Amino acid sequence: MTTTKLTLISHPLCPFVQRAAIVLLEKGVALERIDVDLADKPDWFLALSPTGKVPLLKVEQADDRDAILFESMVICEYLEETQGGRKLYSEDALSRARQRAWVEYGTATLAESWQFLNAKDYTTADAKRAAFRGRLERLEEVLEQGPYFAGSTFSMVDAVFAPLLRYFDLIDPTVTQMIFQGLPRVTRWREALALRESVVAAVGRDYGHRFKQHLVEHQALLAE
Ligand SMILES: N[C@@H](CCC(=O)N[C@@H](CS)C(=O)NCC(=O)O)C(=O)O
Repeated sequence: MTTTKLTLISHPLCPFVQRAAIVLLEKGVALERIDVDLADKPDWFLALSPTGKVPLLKVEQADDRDAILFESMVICEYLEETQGGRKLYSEDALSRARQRAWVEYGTATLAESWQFLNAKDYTTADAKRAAFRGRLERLEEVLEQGPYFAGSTFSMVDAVFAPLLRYFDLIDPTVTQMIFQGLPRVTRWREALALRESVVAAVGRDYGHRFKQHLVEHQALLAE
């Protein structure tokens, strides 16, 4: 375990940032968080971020030279390997590999959900809703007794899915109900994640307002 000072370079709405924030909170790690305006990226941020994206994790080194990590899952895996507290991957290699596969699935599912949420026309919205629902149906088949992906233990898969499932607490409840109906395990999972302390604390109090504002600014159908 390290006691290195960590800084998470963030954006208040970014679901990838939330992954790292959830992992840090699960592990009880104190950190500084700096938000960046992605619509007007500062030069210092562009100099640090090879992709121009958040999250970045600044790791203060003993020799005073900061290391910068980019890519949310790389950051999460570094935190898993270096920080104490609860382990978010299984000790068993096969279970761990399976968890990593579902993390990948989570990234693709996030993309489907984001495209649905931001759809500006009904053709796109219907297609993306169907694709997202298809992914949830597959999850319904693999979820077991819950409440989390791997049963009673909160894991990295939960940290990846929580930010995307949170969106559906913020939109028109009739739309959410239509998407999640007939999926009792996924619904129970979504409810359990929404109550998890780390998931709640991974975003600011104004997150819901900011997200709705985002939908309005992007003229999404769901903003209406
Ligand atoms: N694969 C990256 C994706 C990160 C990402 O897309 N971040 C978005 C915010 S949610 C971003 O920084 N976008 C700025 C841009 O693309 O210019 C990760 O997992 O960290």
